[in-house]
Formats: sequence, C-alpha cells, structure tokens
Amino acid sequence: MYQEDTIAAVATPMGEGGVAIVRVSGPDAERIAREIFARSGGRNGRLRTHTLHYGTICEPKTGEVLDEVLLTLMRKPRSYTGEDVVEVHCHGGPFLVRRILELILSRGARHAEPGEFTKRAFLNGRLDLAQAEGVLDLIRARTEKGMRLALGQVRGGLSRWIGELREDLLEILVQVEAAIDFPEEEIELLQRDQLAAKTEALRGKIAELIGSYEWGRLFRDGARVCIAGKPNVGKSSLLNALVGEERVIVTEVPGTTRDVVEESINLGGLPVALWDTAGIRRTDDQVEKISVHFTRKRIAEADAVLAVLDGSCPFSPEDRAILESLKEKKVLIAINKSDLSPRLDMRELTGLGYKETMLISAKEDFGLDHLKQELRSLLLGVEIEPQVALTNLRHKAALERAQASLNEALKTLRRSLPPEFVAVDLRDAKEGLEEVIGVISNDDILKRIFDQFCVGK
Ligand SMILES: Nc1nc2c(ncn2[C@@H]2O[C@H](COP(=O)(O)OP(=O)(O)O)[C@@H](O)[C@H]2O)c(=O)[nH]1
Ligand SMILES: [Mg+2]
Repeated sequence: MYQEDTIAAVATPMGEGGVAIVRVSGPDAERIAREIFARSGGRNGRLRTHTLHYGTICEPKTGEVLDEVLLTLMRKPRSYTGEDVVEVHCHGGPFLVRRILELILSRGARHAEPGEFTKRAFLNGRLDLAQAEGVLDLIRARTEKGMRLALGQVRGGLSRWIGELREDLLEILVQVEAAIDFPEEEIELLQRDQLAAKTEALRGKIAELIGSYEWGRLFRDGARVCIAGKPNVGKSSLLNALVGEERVIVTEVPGTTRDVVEESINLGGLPVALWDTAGIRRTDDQVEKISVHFTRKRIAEADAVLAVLDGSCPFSPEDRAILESLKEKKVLIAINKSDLSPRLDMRELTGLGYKETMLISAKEDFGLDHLKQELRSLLLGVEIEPQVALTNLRHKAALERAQASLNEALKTLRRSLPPEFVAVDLRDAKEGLEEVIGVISNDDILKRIFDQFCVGK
C-alpha cells in the first residue's frame, strides 16, 4: 500500500503568477535538492531544516541556471507528509515551472498522483482520514462558512468528537465483554437497564451528528434552487433581480426562456445556485416541450423550489398543476407583480395547503430581501449552528451503519439475549465510528477518496 519512493509535483495552479511552488516528498528529496540547488555565496554542506535558503536551480550536467529560487527542506517527521519534504519557490511562469519539475523527475522522483501528498500524510499518521478529507474541502471551499467548517475538520474537530463517541462505546463494550469473560456474573437486570440507557444516549448523539449533515452539506456544496412557474410570471425577472444584474432575457412574449440559466448568489454565507427555467405549460412546440422536460428534471434535483405566480392574473389550472407537482419538495411561493392590482385569489393557495406566501415585485425590487431570508431558512431549517457538522456523505454512511448496529444492540439487550450477541453489534458500531476517522485498510476506498484531490496536494 505505501510506496517508499520520492514524489514530486507542482503545488500551485498552472499559469502565470508571482511565484510557483514545486513540492518533493520522500527519502530522496534532500539528495535531489543538493544535486540541483546551489546556495548563494557558494556555501555547501548540510541544508538546515525548516529554513528558507536562497540560491539557484541548475541543471547539474550542463551547469545551466534555470531560476533564482527560495528552497526549504523540512526533515521528517515535522513535515506535511511526515517524510522529508523539499519545496522550491520559483518564479511563476508555466514553462519555467515545468522545466524545474522535469529536472527533479529526471533525478529520480516520480510524478505524484492527485492527493498523494495528503495520502502520505494520512498513511504516516500526520492526519486522520476525516482531517485529510477536510483538506480537500478547504481547497474547494467557496464561502467563509464552508471554509471554517473545513478548517475545523482539518484541525481535528470532527475527529475529536468521533473519538469521544468511540470512548462512550468502548465503556459499554467493556462491561458487556466482562460478562462474556465471567459468565457466572451474567448481566444483571439492573445492569442491562444501565447499559441500554447508555447505548440509547450514544445513539442519540450519533443521530444528532447525522442530522447535521444536511446543514453541513449545504454549506460545503451549496444549495440548488429552481425558479419554476408557468410562462411570463416573471421568473427570469426574479433571477435578474436576485442576482442584481441583467443575466437573462426578459420579454413580454411567453416562452422566452428555453435553456436553464444558472447564477450563483450568496444567502448570508450560504452559496446558492439559482436556476431559471422555461415556464411549464402544455405545448405542441417541439423545442418548448424539451425545455419543459429539462425544467422538470431541474426541479427534481433542486434542494428547494421558488414557485412564482403572477399576482395580477387569476389563479389558473396551470398554476394548480405546477404546485401540485411540487408536493414532495421544499417550496417557497412568491407572488410576483404585486406592483399591479391584485387579481389572484389567495384562497386557492390555502386550499392547496400553502399558508405562507410572499408578495414581491421583481420589477420594482420589492420584498426581495425578505424572500432571501425566507429561502435561507427554508433550506437550512432551524437557525442553530451545530457544534460539529457533518459535511461528507462517506462520514454520514459510516455513522448510519453505527446507528443501525446500536439499534440492534439495544434490541438484543432488551430481549435479554446472551452478552455475546450484544458484543457483536457493539463491535460493529465501533467499526462504523472508526471508518469516519479512517481505520480503513481498503486500498480501493483510499484511492477513491484521494483521487478527488488535485495533483500537488
Ligand atoms: N409589472 C410587473 N411586471 C413584471 C414583473 N416581473 C416581470 N414582469 C414582466 O413580465 C413579463 C415576463 O417576465 P419574464 O421575467 O420574462 O417572465 P418568465 O417568462 O417567467 O421568465 C415581462 O414583460 C416583465 O417585464 C413585476 O414584478 N411587475
Ligand atoms: Mg423566462
């Protein structure tokens, strides 16, 4: 699983920049640095660790100078990967950076795979798996909150919390196993009750953590909101108004929008992809039929739907059909064109079970702030910030496994079955918890996790 060779990659994005960093990790990192790096002032001898050295990168065969650089050596184990790491800070021209990387590869390093530096950090115990995954999220974070969640995970917030849950579990397991080892001390009735209560409490904590996933996921990946409604109610106007720019064509001709248009907005730190779609109606127009099909697909994918009605027209069978098709979704109803005289009968909406509606005018920029607030609460649910939030589907699946095993353990305890049976379920729950922080030995799973990284990280 662990290859002890030396890897190298460009750690900064390709393109022109002030500086670029080429990173090397492994047992040959220092040797390679000594072969290609000449310190200014002609000094040689051992490179001090954790120090920036100024000098030049030279092609050893020809003596050609490639660049003036700052080089740092971080001897193991005090480095990101836990191995000897060398970083070359060179000028940030893509051609130059390539040349330096090729020189390093020609001296015996191998080009790193995506995420391989972080994978080594994990395999060397510098990071656990949840922390390593946090690194990926940190790189990808698009908002302040997403960044803070990821940083918390890198710094071990989630890992510590899982560690505490694991301790709780071990405490229960120890008692159950004692009963196995000393059968004459059969689990007493009282003790069974106590164990069940502790298991119950643990299960509650795990459930709470699982419950934070929706919240964490939205902040990590952003929410997807689909604007839907019949043609000409003002969907495109609403998107433009929410984005604050004229992004979509607005006309009085029904059926103007045909492709799905996506724009990003920030709802108090929550990143939202807003989709403007073609209006939904029955039609014989081939192109429009396809557009309506795409609209329905987007509605199915969205985390919430912003259903737009035209307040200056009576409620129509088309409106009803659309609202009825949204029964399974989180829906916010916006009654647009409220700058015109109202002709929409609200009782139609109450009849359909929609009590909360919002009056807005996309044209006059009226009610939009309120709409944004409501949309945010609709997406996030209660506005309390969980202590630690799950953001990763893999973690959620592992915790659900632990939860299911605890359920089994509880049943077994209550049925007064022998302690062996309880122990099996508890051990299974323990494995579920450990999967989150990465007591994983399956190469394929690890590969899948680290493959999501970019090269050089
Ligand atoms: N009076 C008024 N007209 C609006 C409002 N929002 C949109 N419209 C008009 O309604 C028509 C259709 O708008 P559009 O955004 O293209 O609707 P869509 O088909 O749902 O995307 C255009 O003529 C808009 O100017 C509004 O709040 N008030
Ligand atoms: Mg439109």
